[in-house]
Amino acid sequence: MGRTARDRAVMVGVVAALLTLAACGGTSGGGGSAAAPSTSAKATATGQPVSVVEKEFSITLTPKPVQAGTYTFTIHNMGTFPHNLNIKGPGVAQQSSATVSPGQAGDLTVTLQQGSYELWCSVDSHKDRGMDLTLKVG
Ligand SMILES: [Cu+2]
Repeated sequence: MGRTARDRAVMVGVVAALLTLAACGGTSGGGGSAAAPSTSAKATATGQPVSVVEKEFSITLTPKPVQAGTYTFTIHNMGTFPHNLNIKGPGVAQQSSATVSPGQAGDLTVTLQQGSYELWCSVDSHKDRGMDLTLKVG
């Protein structure tokens, strides 16, 4: 009986020591990972959806982005020629979608800041023929 009690006391002591070690390890490990910035995860996420209808020869955005933020433009080619979408402006040197075949769709995710952006189709002379618009954000 005395032996059992003593064994139990030893066990409790060992468990307490392990818990103390685990607690210390957890605290120092948590401090290291907390340094990761939460903004970097946002950049890769998909943005607010914008439907882009492209045809000969116009580009129509629904809804038109009016606030700074990340947007995912989904290009719907409703025309009979291939079309694409290019965006250039503050913080965006130039981003281009793949060229989308008639009846197909493609995505382009861009982070917009306050300012003026140009959106156009770079296939042949489509830009000169009307597939060119200015978007004011902010
Ligand atoms: Cu085009």
